Amino acid sequence: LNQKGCVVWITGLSGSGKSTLACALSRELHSRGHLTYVLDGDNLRHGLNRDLSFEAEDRAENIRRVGEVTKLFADAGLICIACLISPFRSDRNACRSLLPNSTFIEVFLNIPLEICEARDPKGLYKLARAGKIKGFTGIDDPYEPPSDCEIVIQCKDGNCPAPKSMADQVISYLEANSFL
Ligand code: GGZ
Repeated sequence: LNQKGCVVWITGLSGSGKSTLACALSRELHSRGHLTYVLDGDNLRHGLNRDLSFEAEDRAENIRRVGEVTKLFADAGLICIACLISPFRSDRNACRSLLPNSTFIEVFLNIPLEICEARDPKGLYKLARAGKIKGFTGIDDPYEPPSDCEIVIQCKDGNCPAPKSMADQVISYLEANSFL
């Protein structure tokens, strides 16, 4: 195995399917014999980032730390998949600037807020609408979509892509750019 390390950075709203995509992508890459590691914002907030809130400054620190960790995994030759809301363009770009040219692959999971909110897998949107969670991304906190990212995943005719088809879209990019 002689793999060129890279970072697949998945950004999008809560409930957009970032973790689902990361998991599907990681499985598919494993089955093809590639080494991956998934860094999931929600999980890391229970350990490495347990001291951080959802204030803008703490989100920036959350993303900075995860960016540094992605750099370590990519240096080691892995395909590092990070899935965090990462709502601020400047925070994402700071992570990009840590990595060698074209090894930071930003994936925008562009699922409309209405759909994410209807899914509401953890009931967080409901709590946010009721004012029981303050500063929830998309409700009373901003999300800045990427202006120039490598991959955009979106719904067509009201149908959102299945996990497999989202993963395939990323895999096509990785193949076309000689990471696989
Ligand atoms: C956004 C929040 C918030 C607020 C708790 N805003 O969908 P989830 O539940 O499972 O994943 C979300 C997770 C976001 O963590 P990240 O580290 O990805 O965020 S960031 O990149 O902005 O630092 C959500 C839950 O935490 N959650 N409160 N106020 N999401």
